[in-house]
Amino acid sequence: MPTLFLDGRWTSASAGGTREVVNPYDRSLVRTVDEGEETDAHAAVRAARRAFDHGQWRGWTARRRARLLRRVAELLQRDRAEIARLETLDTGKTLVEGGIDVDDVTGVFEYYAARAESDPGRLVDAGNPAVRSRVLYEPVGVCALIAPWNYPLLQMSWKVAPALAAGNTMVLKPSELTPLTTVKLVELVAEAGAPPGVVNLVLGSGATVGAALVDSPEVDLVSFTGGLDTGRAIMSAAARTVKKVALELGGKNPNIVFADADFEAAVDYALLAVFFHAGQVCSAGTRLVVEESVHERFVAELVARAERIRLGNGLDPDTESGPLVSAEHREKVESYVDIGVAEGARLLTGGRRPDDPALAQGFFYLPTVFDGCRSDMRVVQEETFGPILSVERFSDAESAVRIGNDTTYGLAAGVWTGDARKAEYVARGLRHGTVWINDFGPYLPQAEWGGFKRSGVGRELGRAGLAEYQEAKHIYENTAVEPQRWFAR
Ligand code: TXE
Repeated sequence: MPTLFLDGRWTSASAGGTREVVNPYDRSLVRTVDEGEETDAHAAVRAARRAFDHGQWRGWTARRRARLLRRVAELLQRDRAEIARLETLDTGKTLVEGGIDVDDVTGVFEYYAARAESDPGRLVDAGNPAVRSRVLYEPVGVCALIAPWNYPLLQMSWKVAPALAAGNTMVLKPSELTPLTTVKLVELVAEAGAPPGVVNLVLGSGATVGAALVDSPEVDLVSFTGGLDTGRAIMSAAARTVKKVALELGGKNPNIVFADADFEAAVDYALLAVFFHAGQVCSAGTRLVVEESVHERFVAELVARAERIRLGNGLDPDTESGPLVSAEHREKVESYVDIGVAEGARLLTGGRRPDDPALAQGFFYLPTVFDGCRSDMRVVQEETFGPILSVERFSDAESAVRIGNDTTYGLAAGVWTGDARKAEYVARGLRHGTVWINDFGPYLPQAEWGGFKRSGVGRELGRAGLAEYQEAKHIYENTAVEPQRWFAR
């Protein structure tokens, strides 16, 4: 079956291009997909434009759009096992993680179905009984939705659900490394009854398809999740046509542990925070910041447990962590280990590929812990996006906040303490979009997600996540107009 979806039809790439999708566990071929180019991107934008400007979609009521979203949620659950398996083959993550992703995005579609129905605009008091003043929320238009490879289904769904709820049309561009669950998602949206042209899919590289979408004058908004450098390039390219942009560009997230925290839980979550999905998580807790008095005991326990993490095939129920996504990405991770060593950080464990011959074909890397880190080190400041933990120490709540904010990113942070006042002080002081107190990692469809500082622009999820895809329109109606006689009385 062809894998581009243009104007309601599955089609091959216009120039006949294809790409092999490879399983990062063993480099085996998972599927050959179509690889589009600029012409396919332009065709997709034209289809989305027509559907927005002239299609039946604009006449759909909010309730009807909500029904569509609920149906997508049902279909996601119907095909849960198949989708989780696809995500595992594509990314290397475990089947359990793939299943969690499906459940999470089901909740996101359900949430935006409810929001679509409960967002009727608002009346504004003009201070004049003869004036009826209303603010309506209308769709922005054609949206380019560009997603990365670490959470392919999840990241794309966080964009598709609110974009549909608000009544936009769209072109989806998943990562070239991991397109399979996006193909499946588009199948489900079509099965749920989205009219032709509302959702279009073009697979292909960022430099060709992605850039063509961002450059197109027919596209009104770009929502992008990915790396900082690509985000910068997109923001600057979007300036030419003054597009709206929403960007989620990752993080370098501190996980702050006070001596009075529940020791066992804090160690357990510190591991989860950084080694979940081999550290390929924008909100990974890659900077552990521990109070001096417990530092030594904490790090010893953490390292002992990190060495017992079972790497393997995501399809094997005994596997706790899979490989990195690609050979290229592993090289980036390895280069950061070299940088850390050169900067004088103390390598406590990991720092190399595993010896197990069964893992030799995959892009595996051992959980790695650096102690003795300082905020000015690159391994502490830059997003490694791999299983690398840097450990720093702090002496009091004030210094914990200072260290936690000593980053150009601002996506997420954790704080562990048994003292509620201290937790609140730190949570308020941190300049990050999400702060977890005595937890690390969860998000809610109802709560905004996104970054301060260079972690991005705009928000996903929550009310603000819908507002990104809406234009506010003020309609001011004078019901008793009379001549003003301002001029030439
Ligand atoms: O991401 P890119 P890459 C970080 C992580 C990682 C680094 C680079 O640190 O090591 O980014 O990863 C598309 N115009 N994150 O290079 O390039 C591309 O095809 C339009 C953080 O894989 O940002 C893909 O669909 N689109 C992150 C998407 O952008 C372009 C998740 C993301 O790819 C484009 C992943 C262009 N010029 C990596 N160039 C997070 N925030 O969660 C590329 N793309």
